[in-house]
Amino acid sequence: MAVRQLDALIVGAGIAGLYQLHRLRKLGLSVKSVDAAPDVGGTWYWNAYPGARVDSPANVYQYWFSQELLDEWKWSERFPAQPEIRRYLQHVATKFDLYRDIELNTEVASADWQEDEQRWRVRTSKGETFDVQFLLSCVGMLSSPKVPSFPGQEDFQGEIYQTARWPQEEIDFSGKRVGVIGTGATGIQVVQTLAPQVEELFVFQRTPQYAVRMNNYPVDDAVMKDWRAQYASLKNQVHHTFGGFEWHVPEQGWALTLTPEQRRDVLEECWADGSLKMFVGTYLEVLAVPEINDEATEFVREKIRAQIHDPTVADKLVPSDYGYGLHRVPLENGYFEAFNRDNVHLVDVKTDPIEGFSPQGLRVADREYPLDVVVFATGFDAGTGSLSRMNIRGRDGKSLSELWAQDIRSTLGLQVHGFPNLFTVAGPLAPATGFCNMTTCLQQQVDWITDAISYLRAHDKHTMEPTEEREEEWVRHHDEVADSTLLMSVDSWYNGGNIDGKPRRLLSYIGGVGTYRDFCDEIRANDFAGFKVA
Ligand code: NA7
Repeated sequence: MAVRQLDALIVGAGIAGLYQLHRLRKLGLSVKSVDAAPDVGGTWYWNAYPGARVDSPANVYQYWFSQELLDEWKWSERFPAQPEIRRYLQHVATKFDLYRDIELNTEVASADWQEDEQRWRVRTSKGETFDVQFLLSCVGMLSSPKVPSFPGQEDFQGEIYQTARWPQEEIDFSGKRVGVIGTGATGIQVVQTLAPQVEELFVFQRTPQYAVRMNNYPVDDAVMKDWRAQYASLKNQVHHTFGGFEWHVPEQGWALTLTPEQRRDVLEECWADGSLKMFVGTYLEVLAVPEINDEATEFVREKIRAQIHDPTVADKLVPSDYGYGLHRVPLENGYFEAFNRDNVHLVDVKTDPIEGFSPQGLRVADREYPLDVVVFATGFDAGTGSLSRMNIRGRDGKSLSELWAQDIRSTLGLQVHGFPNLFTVAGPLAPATGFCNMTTCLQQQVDWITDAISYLRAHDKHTMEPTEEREEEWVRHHDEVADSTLLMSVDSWYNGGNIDGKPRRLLSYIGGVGTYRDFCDEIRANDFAGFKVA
């Protein structure tokens, strides 16, 4: 097959990839995208599991480059479900004529930096070779599923489904005995959705979660009118807040000036909002000062306990050995109440881990749980997983996956020293999913990268790469901010603690979306200082 010459290749056709394609095409670059899926949508293509739903409100979980797009679109709920977001992304791809430059069912098999040509040579799963100046990864932060393999799994006679690779066709669960492994945000959505549909539901819980009640509601014409009217001001606002949402978090230290009763009022107000305001919209000390975290923890424990009828079940569902907010806070809509149903059973696999499958079901301790279906909601190799799988080799054959197997580093999550002209949207050490309304951060990074490429072209330059010193400076700053919080004290996907052998580092920057954006803007305003432009 002939080698295809392009200015840029984008990997991924989800929220970031679609926008990156739109921007680079407008810049006049010859550009293509590839995506492993049979359609656009990224996360919103793959995670077609029952109950999948966004947990950012739709008025902020959207594109910010076209008021017309929102004027023509109609959301049906404050927190829309997966099929609706997928349709939104299909609509974007059609409206902006993006499909013609996207090659679906295509994965990157390897990418090698050619020092002589100063270009990337990218091979795909289809056997194609691209020769490109810029390689842009838009593969998402939570896209490489963590799929455990249990003894006896291959002999199980029922069906096994993985939430992040869910079949596109409807599955009928009625009359079935279903087991769900995993109780993070995904497992919670599956459980609350399947509980009324199935014969029996067994929830295999290792770590309980501080899930917050979601306040979802239908969006009517009046709400849509408001959202359209807010668009311009919200667009500006979300880029300057702590979490990329519309709410501003008070100055550091403010919570310490309040009485416990006043802090509780803040928590009540945020709880009532029924959104991630309860997570990244209260006050910063919740994630940093042990006593303040204890208060919030007790507050949420009470809220959860009040929803569960059986106190012994509540004892297991209410987290007791780590603080609120130290795992990503899920939003729930009937999760805890599902355990009040006679057909829903909690199986604690913390003390007695799952031993494996039998042909009929799952074995835990001395007991067998007969099952027709097992759902894996077991999470992701976050931040680095998908990029590491692409076999990227930079200068001197340096492997990105080998580097990150030792030490996960980057410069503002946008580039990695040793990998010129590789740009990573939602790369590790940027705010991204962990602490950001994802669409805010993705678009901000795409805009910065597009400006960087535009700068190179305007100055007749060809390559950009962070210096070793700038990278070290960013990693140090990132770690300092991370270490000033409690987030490294508990294992989770936030810090690589959910993957055996993965080096520990907070994968998302927690200095705030607005602060991060200021860093990026300053670099751009100073001719990409800290980046070697040649
Ligand atoms: P998470 O939050 O990483 O949750 C994965 C869950 O799967 C979690 O409860 C794990 O328990 C559990 N798990 C993983 N492996 C096992 C085994 N072997 N046995 C039992 N239980 C297991 O992933 P999600 O997909 O729910 O959410 C990821 C993000 O997507 C979410 O935070 C939002 O940002 C959107 P553990 O905690 O490891 O004890």
